[in-house]
Amino acid sequence: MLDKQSRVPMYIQIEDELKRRMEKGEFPVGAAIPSERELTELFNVSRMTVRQSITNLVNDGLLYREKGRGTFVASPKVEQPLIGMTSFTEDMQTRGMVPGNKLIRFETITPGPDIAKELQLEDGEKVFYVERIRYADDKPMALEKTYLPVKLFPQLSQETFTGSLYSLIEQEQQLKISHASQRMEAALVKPEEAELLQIQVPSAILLIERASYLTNGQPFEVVRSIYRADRYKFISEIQR
Ligand code: 16G
Repeated sequence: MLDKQSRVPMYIQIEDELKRRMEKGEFPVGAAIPSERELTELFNVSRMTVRQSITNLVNDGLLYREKGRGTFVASPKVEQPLIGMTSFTEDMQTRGMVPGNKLIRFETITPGPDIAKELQLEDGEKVFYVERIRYADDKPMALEKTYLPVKLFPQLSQETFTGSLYSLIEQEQQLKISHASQRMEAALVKPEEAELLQIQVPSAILLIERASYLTNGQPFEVVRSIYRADRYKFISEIQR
């Protein structure tokens, strides 16, 4: 199964072999993989080598460890194309997943200068500040902190903001969403966010900031999203 003469290090060969078994369905999503001791015997290598392969697969998001229980096969990451301006609800629905929402904050605030500038607000104009945990099939995927100008959505309230923001804007308010600009960077999760996203500290996250505009050029939202790096992969097609 493994080639001891190969120049490919043993831990990489083991990683590849475990990946093959996951792909073949021998180790399905959610199933436990054999223990370190069993793998040591199976591959006839040291425990250190097995541990290195497993750690790499955990870091790549293919496996996850649960204290005292073992190591399990993770669900494949959501592949999010970086084209087209879609909503979270649409993104999950096109993948056949059920989108979920938990509103954890809804406040009317005077925004700081950065948000006010991005939303092109005059001095003293207020925004709704909304924090939502976004779920796919009941699993937390992202935490979104959204700033919306009150003047654009005067009738918005904690009670009316239950489903998709974009369908509320387009269908109920009949406004036309046009485009957005986005920035993405890597970071480490903060403890309070880790709890909401049900991940450990430290964990990697992807921070995305989106400023979105209506067809008349009016900015209507600034959103700071925290995506679980173990659940997301962003992909883009590029041309030369
Ligand atoms: C996405 C958008 C966010 C938007 C939300 C609306 C990114 C990075 N962000 O999460 O800007 O507010 O969708 O989703 O894609 P909803 O219509 O399901 O509420």
